[in-house]
Amino acid sequence: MTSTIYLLNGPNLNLLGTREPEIYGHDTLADVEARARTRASVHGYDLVFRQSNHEGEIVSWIQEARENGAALIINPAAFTHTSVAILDALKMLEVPIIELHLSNPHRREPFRHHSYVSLAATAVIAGLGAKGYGVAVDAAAELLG
Ligand code: CA2
Repeated sequence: MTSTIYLLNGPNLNLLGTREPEIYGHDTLADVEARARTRASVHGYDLVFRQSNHEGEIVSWIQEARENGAALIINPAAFTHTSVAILDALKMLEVPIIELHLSNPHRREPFRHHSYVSLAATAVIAGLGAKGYGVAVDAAAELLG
């Protein structure tokens, strides 16, 4: 039985904290990783934290999580709204999936209102900014019991 939570991040999130702070806040990806790691260790879980700008790489990591993960948290960034490939990969998981967003896409442009990922997600956390990363790990631990 694995005790690893995967937390995957999609395109452009490597630049978090460098622009649009009114939408995404001032924290960097390293800052949100630190938050997530703290919460994972409190709950006794290991955390695999990754970011990619490449759809296929994220698909491969989801397949890896299928073998090695107790739960998957994913901020798919723009792929949320475009990627059937990521949806198909997520559908093969049998563990809790939490879709995570810094902003609340539903109060933004109409093209952000549809999420392919939500069709496979157990839960969605959005609009809490960087705090959402810690909340998502807490929620994953709660779902795992
Ligand atoms: O709110 C979120 O977390 C999003 O997943 C972020 C995506 C956006 O396409 C989704 O609709 C909602 C965009 C990520 C852009 O990353 C940044 C890059 C530089 C500075 C700030 C964010």
